[in-house]
Amino acid sequence: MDTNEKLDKIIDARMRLKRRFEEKMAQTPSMADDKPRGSGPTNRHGMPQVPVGQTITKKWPVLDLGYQPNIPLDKWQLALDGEVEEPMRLKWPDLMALPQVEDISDFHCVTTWSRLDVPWGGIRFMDLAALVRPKDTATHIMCYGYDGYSTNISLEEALKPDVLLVHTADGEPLPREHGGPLRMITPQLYAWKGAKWIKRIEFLAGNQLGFWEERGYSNTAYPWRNDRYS
Ligand SMILES: Nc1nc2c(c(=O)[nH]1)N[C@H]1C(S)=C(S)[C@@H](COP(=O)(O)O)O[C@H]1N2
Ligand SMILES: [Mo]
Repeated sequence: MDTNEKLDKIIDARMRLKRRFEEKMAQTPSMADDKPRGSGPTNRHGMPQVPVGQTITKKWPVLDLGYQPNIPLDKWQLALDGEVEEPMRLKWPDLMALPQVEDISDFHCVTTWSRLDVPWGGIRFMDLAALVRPKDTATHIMCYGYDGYSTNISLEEALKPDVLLVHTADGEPLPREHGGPLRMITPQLYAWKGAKWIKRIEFLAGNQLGFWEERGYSNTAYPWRNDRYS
């Protein structure tokens, strides 16, 4: 396949994803709730900036399973597999060759702290998805960390333009304790949905529960609904 053909496939995959999930995405609570709970001015999606039960922190607390893996960039890999047309394994230079984006978004932890206006640098999940081309059967993803962590997200949430795989935070390489070299962020869901030290994204035909979701955390994790536990 030549480069143009590859590019055409990616563009086509992106359009199909958009068509398939646009409506569902617009109807997700973090975009469409008519009674979102929280306080402060509205964020860019019309939700109160500080979700119900959250307190703003300037510091960035660290939460993990008691182990912070150390992955040198030359050993680092990200697998994309499951319900996709073209499973892939990206090395660090492959990742860097993808479109790089910057965004500023909020980080809401289920343990009731929020960090507002964090400047991020990374790659859109949407762009990775278009690269591997999810089958029509794909509805969710499971993200796995190098530490054994896992978390599930529906595709209508994961495909939002602010869902990034970030290697940069606050203008610096993402610190190891926060999931460097690469982690996911999900600004419209509680932060446990963003796997640190991400190593695999599995596309699923149906929902499955991740590490915390199996242990009583909410499957859906909507901050403006106080949707913490199931
Ligand atoms: N791989 C991995 N990712 C993870 C976790 C983890 O333990 N391992 N904890 C989650 C939880 S509960 C939260 S609140 C955020 C915390 O991110 P931070 O430590 O950068 O604040 O990461 C999430 N992602
Ligand atoms: Mo958390």
